[in-house]
Amino acid sequence: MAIQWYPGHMHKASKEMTEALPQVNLVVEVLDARIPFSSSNPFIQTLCTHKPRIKVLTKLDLADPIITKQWQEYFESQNNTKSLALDLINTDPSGQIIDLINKLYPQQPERNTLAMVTGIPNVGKSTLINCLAGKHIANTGDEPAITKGQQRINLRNGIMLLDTPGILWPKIDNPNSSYRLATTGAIKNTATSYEDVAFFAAEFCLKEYPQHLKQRFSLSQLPETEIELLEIVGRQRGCLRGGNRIDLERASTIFVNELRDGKLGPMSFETPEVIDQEMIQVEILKKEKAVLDELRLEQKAARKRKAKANRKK
Ligand SMILES: Nc1nc2c(ncn2[C@@H]2O[C@H](COP(=O)(O)OP(=O)(O)OP(=O)(O)O)[C@@H](O)[C@H]2O)c(=O)[nH]1
Ligand SMILES: [Mg+2]
Repeated sequence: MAIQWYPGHMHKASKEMTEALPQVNLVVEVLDARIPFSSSNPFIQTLCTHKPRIKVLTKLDLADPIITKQWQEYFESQNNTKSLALDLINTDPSGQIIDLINKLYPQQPERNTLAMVTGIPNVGKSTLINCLAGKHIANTGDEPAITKGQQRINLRNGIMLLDTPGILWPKIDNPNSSYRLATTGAIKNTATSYEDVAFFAAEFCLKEYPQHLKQRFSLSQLPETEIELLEIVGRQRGCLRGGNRIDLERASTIFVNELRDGKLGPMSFETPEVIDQEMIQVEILKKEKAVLDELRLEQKAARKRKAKANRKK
């Protein structure tokens, strides 16, 4: 299943971001520490190449700490880029972020540094802004697309923040990335099916985090398949229909929500190494598709020529 979610307000927000860019001194790109590559919008990458950048990996508390370290090293090796991994719920990292902003873009007299806070939906942009402001300024919520328009926030310390709506991009090339985005809650639930997402997540957890599953669901032995796991979840959480059958949709919803909330334990869904391999595969598929598309166009043109010749006869 191809998951895509690019509603009109995201197109508008992308345009507004491009328009605001000339005044922006520095970009704070907010990423989900569980999916640092998949939550990185290629549009933002291209747009902001010439600006100093801080990659803030939020939801550190929900991610696998060893893998988060690998991602930080990976980002720090990029040009003009610094990275921070933060838990915005249980800690107050505002001093750390402000110091880094001032280091990357030293303050100018009589002029605020404009830092654009950007990223995909539901990664914690508004939570980060509230943390920096020290009070509730931007609305936050555990669902994507809470912020719908840009907002400037003067921190009164020489830094002005620009809060922006979360944006995705029109075509997500890597199918694994779309599933990871859906699993972590960046794609609106109505644009996906909980069952599909739960099957993806169950397969991943069985392979990469079997101990988390054993502990959460008190299992002495792991089930062999995704469906068996979801049936266990359904039975334990009372998702039953007539005839004692498992309500798979409800079991899937519960499984995905528990995973999103970190109840299964800290997890990361991708490593730099896995992404390198997947991107090679994506490029191969893209090339194959381009060849097929060209062939289809040639066949269409040949059919047209033949029809024209027949008409002339
Ligand atoms: N566990 C955990 N949750 C976080 C963290 N940062 C943000 N959240 C939660 O993530 C959810 C989304 O946060 P928001 O700040 O609304 O995200 P946003 O990026 O502004 O989202 P949009 O405006 O929809 O694009 C909220 O429920 C936050 O409480 C974190 O570091 N750890
Ligand atoms: Mg927001």
